[in-house]
Amino acid sequence: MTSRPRSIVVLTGAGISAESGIETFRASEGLWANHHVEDVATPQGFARNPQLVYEFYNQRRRQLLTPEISPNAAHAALAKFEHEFDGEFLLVTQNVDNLHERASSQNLIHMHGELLKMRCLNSNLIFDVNEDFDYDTRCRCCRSAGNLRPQVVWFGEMPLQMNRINRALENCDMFIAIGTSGNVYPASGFYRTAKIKKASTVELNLEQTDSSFDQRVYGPATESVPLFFESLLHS
Ligand code: BJW
Repeated sequence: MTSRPRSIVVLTGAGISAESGIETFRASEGLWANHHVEDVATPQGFARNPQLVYEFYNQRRRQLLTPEISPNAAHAALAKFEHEFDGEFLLVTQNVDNLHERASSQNLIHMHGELLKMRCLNSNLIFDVNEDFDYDTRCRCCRSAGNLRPQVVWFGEMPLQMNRINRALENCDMFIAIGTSGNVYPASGFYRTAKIKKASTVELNLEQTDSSFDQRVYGPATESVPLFFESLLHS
């Protein structure tokens, strides 16, 4: 039984949304098996062929907006825990879907951006978006075409709200990573930052990753996350 911490940072990755029907990146049938990362997830790829990038994100946005996609028991368990826990709680997600907010999580950072937002390259203003967009789509602020990009963080770009994330990591006494392969920096280094500050570190994943967490729980997130957080609440 884990003793109850006072300050918790949770990091989620694509694995938490897998059982909601959203593909992970690095599985054999995952997103990167069917798309070249450098074409669809780098600023250089976007500059070379914006239409390809728009289409990649249009497809994923359309999928996210279908009624079949909804938060699962793992998203719900995190929201319930946050609501009932009397300490500090920060949820950092690498995911660009909106399943954590739809499950009612509150203190949430999307470090790699959001699929349902776009940004004007002229003004940096950010807009909600539910529809497809392409190179001819006119920006809502400057009315120009070709000025909009997905509000996501590509390779080589700085993830969002890093100062706030680092502060929380340095002050937490428990760090929990859920459904992430630990392949992408800087998220892959969060457990080390927490460990240096003597926090206990926990991994919940379908399978073992290369990172050395203090505690590991293997299984589908819809089973492991509700069980783990329920036991933490009553510890
Ligand atoms: C389940 C499950 C179930 C499945 N239940 N579990 C050389 C060496 C080291 C670093 C670099 C390097 N060259 C460049 C870098 C830096 C680079 C990087 O890390 N590259 C590596 C690939 C080598 N990183 C960056 O460029 C980042 N920026 C940066 O570093 O800025 C500089 C800086 C930052 C901070 C301080 C100082 C300087 C930006 C990274 C941006 C990543 N963007 C993407 C796309 C976002 C938009 C979009 O969605 O399209 O983010 S890539 C993609 O990977 C996406 C994800 O958020 C991210 C992580 O993937 P995730 O979530 O881990 O998914 P998977 O598929 O890898 O894993 C799924 C896991 O779930 C698996 O473990 C399964 O087992 C598990 N699972 N089903 C439980 N049911």
